[in-house]
Amino acid sequence: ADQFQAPDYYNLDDLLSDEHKMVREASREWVKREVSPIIEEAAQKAEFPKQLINGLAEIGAFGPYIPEEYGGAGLDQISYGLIMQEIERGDSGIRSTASVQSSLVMYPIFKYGTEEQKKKYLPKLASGEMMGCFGLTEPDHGSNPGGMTSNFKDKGDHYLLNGAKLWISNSPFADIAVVWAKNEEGRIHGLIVERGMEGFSTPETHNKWSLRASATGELVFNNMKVPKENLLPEKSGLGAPLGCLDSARYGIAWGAIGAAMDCYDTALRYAKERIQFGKPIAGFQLQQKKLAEMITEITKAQLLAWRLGVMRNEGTATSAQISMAKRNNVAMAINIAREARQILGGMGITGEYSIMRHMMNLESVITYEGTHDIHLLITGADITGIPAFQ
Ligand code: TGC
Ligand code: FAD
Repeated sequence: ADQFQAPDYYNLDDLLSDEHKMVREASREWVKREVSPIIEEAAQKAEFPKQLINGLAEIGAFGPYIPEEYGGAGLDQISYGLIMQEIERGDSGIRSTASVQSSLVMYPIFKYGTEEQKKKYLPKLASGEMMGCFGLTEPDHGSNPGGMTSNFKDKGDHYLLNGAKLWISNSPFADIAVVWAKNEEGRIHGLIVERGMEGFSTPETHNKWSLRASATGELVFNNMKVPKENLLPEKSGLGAPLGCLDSARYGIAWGAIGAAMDCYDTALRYAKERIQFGKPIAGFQLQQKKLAEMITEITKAQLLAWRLGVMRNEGTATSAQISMAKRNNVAMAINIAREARQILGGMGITGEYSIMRHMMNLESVITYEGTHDIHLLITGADITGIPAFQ
């Protein structure tokens, strides 16, 4: 009875292939076995559980859709989404590590890198032997990354990189970082920087109440010498990092469903067992309203994510369509976490249950990869043709 029951109110499984279901089961089993038993303590201690890296690699969470010749799992976009869903059912911070490694480190190297860069980095990133992070956000440029001031100068045989990035997932332990900075003409380029290079440090950000099982930090470049072969040559401009965000945001649209499912499942089971006024609280209309709205919203979010996955497979999904799913599904999950927490009464605030941890994690998820507001403005710009960012 204490087994997680995956909600599937509209028989979405009928839309999945055998491979999708196999991939999902493998991820679900791994999360149950390796993540659920240790995650609460890791979050309480504010430690990223590094022992999960090998398992994440084994379930194909590092580069699910990167071709097998580069060490990736060679799966389609729906499988990628299902893996993110299952991992985030465990914890958004662990899913963050998978998102960053796959969509923000492997993806730009795969899409914008040279053959040598792909061969050098991708297989090691896929196996977890090497971990990466993604530096776009700066202290003074979050929602507006185009205003970044990190910059590099051509010094003949190398580049000289200066600047700082803030709020970087995995920076405290990453071996490499894909960093976005402007050249002397002010054009944004991606550079692969490696731990140990002179002038590079990665101080950790402490005292987070959210994503506590994920390590977050800065990237500081102080006259850092970067070898010229570390520039990603195939795409430049703000569209290059935003293209990576499209892939990560798509994964988050699925991931958030996992967190919501776990909250819903926990609240439903609790409501059926908890007796007050002589009957299970699930028998009261107020609690049924919460639970019925939860399953409705989860079902709508599943349909959005599945359809987006089909369009991602076809290569037809637009950035604005991805924004809508990221925004809707994360808001759906955080609302469900808040309602589910109430169904558990006082028990809901303890670490005995996962809901409060999900709720706090989702406060980051609703802000990173484009805030809730920014995604609304992306939809607004798309339907009116008038960008309202400035
Ligand atoms: P704008 O003028 O609209 O666009 C500049 C250029 O970029 C192109 N473009 C895109 N390309 C690919 N994918 C997208 N999603 C794109 N959106 C825009 C656009 O066509 C244009 O190309 P070109 O060739 O004409 O130059 O740019 P803007 O400066 O007005 O900004 C638009 C805005 C606000 C939507 C954008 O800056 C934005 O999305 N801001 C949010 C920033 C953000 O999401 N940061 C995330 C940082 S990474 C992170 O949070 C990781 S958390 C990871 C984890 O732990 O899971
Ligand atoms: P701001 O941009 O200062 O926004 C503050 C508020 O103003 C928000 O509510 C926003 O919606 C609103 N706002 C901003 N502009 C407008 C506008 N035009 N119209 C209306 N409202 C507006 N970044 C990375 O590069 N790599 C990472 O790995 C990474 N990991 C992260 C991990 C965590 C735990 C967190 C919290 C963040 C992470 N980020 C990362 C950064 C994240 O992407 C930014 O926090 C996010 O883009 C918002 O930027 P900001 O925090 O500077 O907020």
